[in-house]
Amino acid sequence: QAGADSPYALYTLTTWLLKEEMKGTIDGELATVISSIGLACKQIASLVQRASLSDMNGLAGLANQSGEDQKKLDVISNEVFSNCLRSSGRTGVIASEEEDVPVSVEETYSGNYVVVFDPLDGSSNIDAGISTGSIFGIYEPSDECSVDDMENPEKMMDNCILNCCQPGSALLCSGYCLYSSSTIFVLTIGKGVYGFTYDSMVGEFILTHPDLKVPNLGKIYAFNEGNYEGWTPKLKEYMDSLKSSEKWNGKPYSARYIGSLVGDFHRTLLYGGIYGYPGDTRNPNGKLRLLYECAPMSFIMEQAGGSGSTGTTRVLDICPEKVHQRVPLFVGSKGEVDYLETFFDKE
Ligand code: P6P
Repeated sequence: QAGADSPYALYTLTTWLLKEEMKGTIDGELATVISSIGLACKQIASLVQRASLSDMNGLAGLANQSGEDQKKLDVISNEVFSNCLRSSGRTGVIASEEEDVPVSVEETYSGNYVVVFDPLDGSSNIDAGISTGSIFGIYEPSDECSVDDMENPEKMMDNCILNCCQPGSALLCSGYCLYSSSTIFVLTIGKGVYGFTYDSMVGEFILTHPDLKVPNLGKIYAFNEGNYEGWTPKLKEYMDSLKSSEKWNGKPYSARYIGSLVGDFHRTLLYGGIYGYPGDTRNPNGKLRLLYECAPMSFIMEQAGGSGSTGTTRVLDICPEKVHQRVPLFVGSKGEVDYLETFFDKE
């Protein structure tokens, strides 16, 4: 029978969004924007899977605003994301890791949402076939986002983004898509965290992880210890404590580090533990960007019962001052982030 308990009563991302709209959790405009992001992720998943078969590996010969070499797929993924958001007709302004400045979307006829995204995070792993991902966050538009008769477009766009995206706790929705042994779309609309696994047989994201909760503790840490020398003495003390057999009754923590935020984050969300990208002597604010990496990921982790911190401040309390601003990030099990914070003087 086709009732709700029928084995065929699967939720796809689309039908789940419709249900949330019927429950009044989100409005149709926001559901349309999220659907367009789901479409972008399906396209990127296909491009990533076929990178080596279609000469899509390697560098594009350009650098992004953060001075990082852009891979061919960085540039293409950015275009895929931008085109899908543009054709949704509900996006007003976008800010991307791959764009120097925020971009206003002319084709908007309603909704006018502000979307921030990293279209292909961890792309240095692409050539080796290792996990990558897309990360996004969606904010309510503010009247400062009206882009008519702008004096100084770039300043106007910066103001728009910075006024809409502050602080991260103003996020309406955030999520990521993991391109790995399977393609998994994970999002929150402020009422828990939901994971959808891509089924290429039907071309849909199928609900497989309803109401995800991160374990309160976890014996896995994901840090790039190659940066250990440049860490503060307190952070070194913290890292050394994780490895102490004596302190943990003969069972010290395990190290797992993919070098791809979405992959390390997803494992931390499901298994527990902590991912960290601290500041160091060369990069005092670390490497990750607040707007389209740290805030969206912290929103998801908090909705799953975990934490997102700079070591001294809740990430979602930070008001961005620059679109590509970096902050240190420690995200994962609440008990693990709490333990890390005992090694820092909280602000
Ligand atoms: P490192 C990828 O470039 C990224 O932005 C994250 O996905 C990843 O966690 C981190 O940087 C890896 O940086 O310095 O350890 O190679």
